[in-house]
Amino acid sequence: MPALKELRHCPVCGESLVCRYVQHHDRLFCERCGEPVYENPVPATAAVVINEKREVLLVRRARDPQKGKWCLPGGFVELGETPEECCLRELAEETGISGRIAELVGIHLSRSYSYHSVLVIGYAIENGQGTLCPGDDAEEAAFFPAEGFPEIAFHSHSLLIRKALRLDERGGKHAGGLLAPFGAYVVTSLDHRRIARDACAGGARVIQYREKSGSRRELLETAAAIRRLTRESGSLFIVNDFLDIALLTQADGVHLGQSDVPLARARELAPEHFIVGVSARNLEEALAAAAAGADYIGIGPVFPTPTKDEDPPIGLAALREVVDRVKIPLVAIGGIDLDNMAELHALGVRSVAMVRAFQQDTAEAVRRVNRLFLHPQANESRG
Ligand code: TZP
Ligand code: MG
Repeated sequence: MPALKELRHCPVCGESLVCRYVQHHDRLFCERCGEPVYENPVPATAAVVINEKREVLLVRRARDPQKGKWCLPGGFVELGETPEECCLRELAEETGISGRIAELVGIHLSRSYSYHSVLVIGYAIENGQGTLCPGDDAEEAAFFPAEGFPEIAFHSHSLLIRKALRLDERGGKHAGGLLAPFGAYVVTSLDHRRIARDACAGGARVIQYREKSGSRRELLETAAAIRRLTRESGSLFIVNDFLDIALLTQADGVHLGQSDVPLARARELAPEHFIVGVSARNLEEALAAAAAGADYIGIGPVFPTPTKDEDPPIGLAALREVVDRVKIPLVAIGGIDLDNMAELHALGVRSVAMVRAFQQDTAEAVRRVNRLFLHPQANESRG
């Protein structure tokens, strides 16, 4: 690789620069200004568009560096525009596709011959629309399946693609993929942050923050903390009962009981792709919630549970009917633990919510549940 280009003249006065040890580093220094010249990475953006077939939109570079290789649509942030505006502009210029920023995928530093180092900010795009039409510094634009990518020009783009595909897989509807199955649906209790942190470490796809007491301020603070953790891990974050706390913390969704805000009212306030789950205690409530447009149903209590003892358990026979009749994702809840979860799996349930069973050894419990519900083949091969 050729040596990276270095700045030779002071950008303020044009004087030739020298090297001087200042503030613990050898730095470029302008003797006329008497100041070191700090160099910073150049900000750029990259857009990750994933279609319903889970293919990723790439462009073939018409210019150096890496002319002829494929990369994500994107480019340098110009003065007067935000990174998000830059990303959408570059996407439209290079591919003809317009869309909306769904979320930040990641930020990576890339070495560059021309710019020394480039700070690449990657965004996932939703609602991509338009006809593919390569332009600007792209000579071709096409969607590629994950198993058939060409060589990607920049390592930072490979990292962004991998992370975006993972988010899409876990992220359900909001990222264009399928919502369920969830496997371990972790409902936090008592030490919410610790449980959420360990659940993320264990690979939980969904964390629900469930707290019935405390001030709104406290609820908001804890929810915001769990939102930060779940963003890092790519887990979905759902707030139980409280639509306001869910919206204020930019949760992925809310879980509503039969006496909470009605689903239709929640939809009026919620952003597009916001997940709304609804609790149902029996087949009738489950069918009604599905008809009203719930994204998933929390069905239970399946077994007797001290965590919620006001409702009679539905039992396995009635649950089987719900599994057969309800066509949207189901999350079984109530009295489920690592010992009885196989009975639910045998019934066709693919997502199980637990409160008490995730209180101790949370990460390991999540792994065990996911091994059974999401990766049963891996389970078999382990014997
Ligand atoms: N909804 C139906 S049962 C239940 C909720 C919130 C509590 C489940 O708790 P646990 O400890 O997993 O039995
Ligand atoms: Mg509730």
